[in-house]
Amino acid sequence: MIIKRYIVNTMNEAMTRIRYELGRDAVIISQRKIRKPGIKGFFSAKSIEVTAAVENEVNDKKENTVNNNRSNNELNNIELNSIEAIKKVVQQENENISNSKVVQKQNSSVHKVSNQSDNNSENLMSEMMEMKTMISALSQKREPAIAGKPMGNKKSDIEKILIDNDVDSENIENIMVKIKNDKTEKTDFEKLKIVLKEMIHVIKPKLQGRIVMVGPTGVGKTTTIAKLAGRLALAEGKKVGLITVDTYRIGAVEQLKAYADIMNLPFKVVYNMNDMDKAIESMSECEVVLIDTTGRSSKNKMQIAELRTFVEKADTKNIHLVLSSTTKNRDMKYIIEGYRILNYNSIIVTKLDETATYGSILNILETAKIPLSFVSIGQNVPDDIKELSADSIVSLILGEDTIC
Ligand SMILES: Nc1nc2c(ncn2[C@@H]2O[C@H](COP(=O)(O)OP(=O)(O)OP(=O)(O)O)[C@@H](O)[C@H]2O)c(=O)[nH]1
Ligand SMILES: [Mg+2]
Repeated sequence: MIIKRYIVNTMNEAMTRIRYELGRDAVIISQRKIRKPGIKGFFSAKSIEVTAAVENEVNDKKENTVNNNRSNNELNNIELNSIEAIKKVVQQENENISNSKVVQKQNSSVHKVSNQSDNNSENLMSEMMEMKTMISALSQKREPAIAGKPMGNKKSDIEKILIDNDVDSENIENIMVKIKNDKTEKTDFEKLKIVLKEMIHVIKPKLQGRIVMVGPTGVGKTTTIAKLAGRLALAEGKKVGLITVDTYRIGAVEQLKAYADIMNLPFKVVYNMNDMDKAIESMSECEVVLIDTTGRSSKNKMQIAELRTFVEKADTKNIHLVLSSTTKNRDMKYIIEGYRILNYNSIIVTKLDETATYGSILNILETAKIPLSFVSIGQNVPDDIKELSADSIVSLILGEDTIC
């Protein structure tokens, strides 16, 4: 009997190689998912290890059988002998697998690759389908925890902290590689803090001239403008003007006007490009002009393009993309990319008071590669806006600190 192991990417590849190298009478003894050794293997897709066997003698006999037109009974006997032999190998294989501490035993079963009859391809197809179902059922059973990570692969404490705080899996992988590459004597936790701090970029924006807020609907653009206006006009005594180009949403104009009235600030509504020029001109005396825009879905490229013409008219490098920390990770990525054409140069993360974990800040900054200017921590105008240092953001992400 010949027994051969194949490391392949798909069962199809295994079937082709087995049929080519061992012939049509080969049987699959076992198959299991494995990772390539080393760190590369940890991050790469799993391969399949397939063990197949073929009975030499039986092969010869079968060929003779076909040539000599033997009876069906004889053929059945030959197959039974073959199966008995294979059973032995399966038993041995099972013992080997259960002795292995590294990889869990997945399953062992005998699958005939094909028989010699005219129904060869039909049988092969049905067996492959059966095997596919079995493999998928087994892999679902084995990988319930985190996508792409086998259960046998125990999470380190560092990974657990990051997962618990909603840092996304891609960032966790990058962080783990960086920690591994740090060959200093520091503890992993100390290394983690250093890595996180390097990933978090904050800026202290100059709150002068024209400042534009852009972002999806309901993230807190208008409220953030009101908070900044309050801080600049009331606390710092600066001349502040407010402009809104949000004439789309019912009540949007009234919302900002109400703040302008309370703080006694000049206020203009912009309906078209001409209005924009005029509004900006009318506020030439103001040290700071805060410009509110319509919340748009990043998926609507037309609306974003329209917004771009207004933003370009403002002619400023002070453009803040406002994002809510409660937005799903994947949606956040689309928003960050969708708004790039507006050339925003800072990020404001809002609603930190509504979340218990702060990994989203890291996820946002890593995707955008644009620094953070402010965080918003509640609905109170003007108090609930903050500038955070990279150190305090690291503490939040690690769950050492909290907003409320
Ligand atoms: N909890 C909490 N609520 C906030 C925060 N910032 C804004 N809000 C609330 O979120 C809601 C929407 O805020 P807006 O300022 O109107 O949001 P917007 O981005 O201007 O919305 P659109 O103009 O419709 O696109 C309001 O109820 C705000 O009070 C925050 O940091 N925390
Ligand atoms: Mg608004």
